Amino acid sequence: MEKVCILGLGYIGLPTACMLAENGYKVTGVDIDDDVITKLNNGTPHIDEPELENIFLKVFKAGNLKISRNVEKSDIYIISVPTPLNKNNKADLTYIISASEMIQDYVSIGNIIILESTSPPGTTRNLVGGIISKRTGLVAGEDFYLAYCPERVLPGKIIFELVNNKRVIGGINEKSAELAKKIYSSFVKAEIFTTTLETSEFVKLAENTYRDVNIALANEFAEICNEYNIDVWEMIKFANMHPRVNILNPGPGVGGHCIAVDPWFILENINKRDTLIEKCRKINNSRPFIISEKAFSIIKDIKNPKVTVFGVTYKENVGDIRESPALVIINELTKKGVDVFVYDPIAIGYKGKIYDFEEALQNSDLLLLFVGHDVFKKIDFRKITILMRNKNIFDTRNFFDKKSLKSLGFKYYGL
Ligand code: SAJ
Repeated sequence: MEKVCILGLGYIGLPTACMLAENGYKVTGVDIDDDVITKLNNGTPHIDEPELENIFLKVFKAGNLKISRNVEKSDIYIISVPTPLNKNNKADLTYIISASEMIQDYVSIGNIIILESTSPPGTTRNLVGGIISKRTGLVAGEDFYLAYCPERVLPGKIIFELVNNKRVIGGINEKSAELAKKIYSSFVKAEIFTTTLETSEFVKLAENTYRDVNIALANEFAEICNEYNIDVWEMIKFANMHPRVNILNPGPGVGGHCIAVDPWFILENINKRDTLIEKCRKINNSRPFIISEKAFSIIKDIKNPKVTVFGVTYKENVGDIRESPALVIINELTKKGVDVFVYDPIAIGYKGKIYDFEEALQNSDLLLLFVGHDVFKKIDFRKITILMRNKNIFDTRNFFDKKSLKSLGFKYYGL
């Protein structure tokens, strides 16, 4: 049985380790976070994803997935560590460097190294390949194989999409790409395409950039529609009836660790020029500030205003709060002296206080919805009419039924 060592047991590394272990590989999952190691070794995944816990427990108990702080000599090394953005909007590649250094003394002739981390084009060849070759004297593509295999999975549907999404794998040569394809074919049911390292690195960035640019356009439409007194949601709904138009949704901003980050990686090593990509990043980054101004203007004449926030996560139905626009907006409102009470039954790791439903709404002057979790669909607004001091609702996602809220006496504000 071939041995795999996966470095980084986050949102991608852990599910991938589980899938490989379930499909014929002997896997060692390595992480540098002792908390993660302890939790996993106690049988509890630190990531909440449908089906993940069941698969994890199955492969862990069967001994096909071992969790460790240390690298083990293997045939296949997969690097799946974070690539955050630094203050200068450049990729922070320190985790990829340290992961490459962790494996460099284990790699031998015939092994394959696969990078999964989202990275600027050239990273797999120059950084990972470079580190390994320098240390071992082995030649990438000849003595060991080198591939890039970006993930495409949507948080909340990770296991399903790992199995069912098409993949694009890049290799330093055809043999490397084919070997990586064979490994992923063990659990991927959809087609897998092969190409060069740099093309596959760019494809990953292009996908998320396409989405960022599309959302920026939607956000720009929202502001322009305001000036024309047009409902942007209705306008987009009708425009999208055209068979070749698919405008995404405007909102309070773009959060998470991918869409808000990856477009910068494309720009990292290019000649200086004005780009649409940077402009769109700036439009989306300005959204939380625009929304906080709008929210403040609703309550600015109220003495000691209280605002209730529904949803602090970066998007609906996930617990992840990383880069959530809600955090920026809450901070802006708090700086203006507003008392902000957060209600979010599914958020994980929020540093402030999360209140229960009644506490959050009692004497509130504004209900501010940032993400439309399914749990918010069951809300009884008649109860809210009694709790709130001023019945204002600012719905940044077009989530609630405007008409019925108005009939209950709420003042409804949209984008
Ligand atoms: N958002 C909008 N309007 C929209 C869609 C999203 O404002 O119409 C906001 C969301 O609220 C959220 C942010 O954008 O704050 C990002 O959410 P998302 O659902 O667009 O994307 P992620 O970050 O959860 O996952 C993306 C996915 N990429 C694409 O769809 C091209 C996923 O497939 C990738 O695997 C993931 O990035 C990643 O890891 O790169």
